Amino acid sequence: MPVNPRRIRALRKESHDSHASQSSGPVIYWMSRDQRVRDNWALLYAGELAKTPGSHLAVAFCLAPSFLGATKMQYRFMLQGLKEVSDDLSARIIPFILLRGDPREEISRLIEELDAGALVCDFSPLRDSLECKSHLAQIIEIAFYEVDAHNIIPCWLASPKQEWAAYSFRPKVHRLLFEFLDEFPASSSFPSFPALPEKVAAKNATNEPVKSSFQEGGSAGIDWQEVLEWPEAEEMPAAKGSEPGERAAFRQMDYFLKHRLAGYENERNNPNISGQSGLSPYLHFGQISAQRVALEAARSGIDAGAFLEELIVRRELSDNYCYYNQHYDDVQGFPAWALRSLDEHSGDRREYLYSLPELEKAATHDDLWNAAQQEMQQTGKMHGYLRMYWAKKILEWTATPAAAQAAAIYLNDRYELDGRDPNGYAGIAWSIGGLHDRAWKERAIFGKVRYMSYSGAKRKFDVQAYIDRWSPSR
Ligand code: FAD
Ligand code: FO1
Repeated sequence: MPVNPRRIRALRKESHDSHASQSSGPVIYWMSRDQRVRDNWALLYAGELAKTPGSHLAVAFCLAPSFLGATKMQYRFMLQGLKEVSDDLSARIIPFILLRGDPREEISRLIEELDAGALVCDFSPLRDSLECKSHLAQIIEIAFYEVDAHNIIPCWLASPKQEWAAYSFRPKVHRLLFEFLDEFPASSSFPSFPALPEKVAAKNATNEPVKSSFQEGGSAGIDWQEVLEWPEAEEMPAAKGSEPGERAAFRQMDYFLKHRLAGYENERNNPNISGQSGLSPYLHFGQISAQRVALEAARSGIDAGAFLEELIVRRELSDNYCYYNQHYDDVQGFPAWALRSLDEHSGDRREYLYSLPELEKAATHDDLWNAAQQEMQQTGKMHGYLRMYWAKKILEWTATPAAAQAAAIYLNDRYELDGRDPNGYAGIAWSIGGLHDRAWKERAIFGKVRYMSYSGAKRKFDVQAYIDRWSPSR
């Protein structure tokens, strides 16, 4: 079964006078957001293009010197997953090329070096990624396709505009699920290539990069020891908890479906219970496909409605927000009613004011907030229920909503394994700026933005048990 053409859009069509149609080089899949071999529509489409006689497939990943404040903790998680990708591709005789630097330069140089026939990329709604692809589309001379391999419904098809909230987005999603929540082709139908393209094979044999800026080949050509220590990222201890990679992601999914899905609706909001799936780091780095998780959850025979609402509607709504609102990470992205109301309360007295270093050190008067900050720093994953509380308190304790949003994004992106994600920008704009929410009873500082209190949290779960578990002295 070919990839549904509606998942694909041409960023640059091949021109008749271009040399690409005569190229002897490979189709390149430039992997970025969807770092997996299984269940990857972008890889499958690149494979389809490479099926024409004489063509080949190569996968390239471009390692950016720094990415939205990511530290070694996140780079290690990502790079260990990429090593697995490289090994799995190697087993299928598909070369994996690791570039380092700015993809605008590195990908265009690679196209020239390999005399590539076409370029395929995956989709991200984030600004840098969109700008980078639009720049590349202008400077390269071969066909360039984008495949949304992250969302179940391609972001640009799910809705043509920014949605107000889940209630307006949900019916659009449900209408299209019938078409897009389909099974992936069996992995055995994935093309395997009889021989390495000559140019890449030559490099593999000598194990010497043609250009100092890149290394290639299956894992054989890459010094993973050196790469895993990615020297350009800031030092940060490894997160306790999630093991990286595609296989670990499948184990996590299987465990969740078997042991936790049935209780998800009632237990997901209790931070003392591991009632959530724990899949967000894998989903963020594309080490597992959300579509695979949705298919397996739907097949489990268990009522998966509440889980699928989060996994599909809420997750894809975040991509919708970032794609259609270029202010996704500043206060101009907040809905007008919330921005106006927050402005009206900008002069309200703040009982507590904390600096960013104080927040980062979990040194506030609020032991629940401090514990949540600790959970995030120690494990790279704060419980979902507390993320709302955490962000709303930052609004309460900083001088302006803009400062609160900036602090929340900084901490989220620095310490969460799943940070630097549309879900993070939307979650923070939801908590601090009323995004995808309605107006609530007006109160100090928050205006009409929904408020959360310590006493409210106490009514929901055993706050003391959570504090005892994560407080710094333990
Ligand atoms: P589960 O409850 O098992 O859900 C499964 C999947 O559904 C998640 O992995 C996620 O992809 C999606 N999902 C669940 N809740 C939401 C939601 N509210 N919005 C959008 N998608 C959702 N999520 C991130 O992936 N990265 C972030 O950086 C991030 N930052 C957040 C910051 C704040 C202030 C808030 C309020 C939420 C944030 N979220 C973020 C959303 C949500 O809290 C996490 O996705 C969830 O807690 C991850 O745990 P899980 O995979 O075990 O979730
Ligand atoms: N994607 C890349 O293509 N190259 C990187 O070097 C890279 C680093 C990175 C670090 C942390 C992180 O959370 C994600 C990272 N990603 C990287 C993936 C990134 O999420 C996607 O490429 C985005 O979709 C781009 O907008």
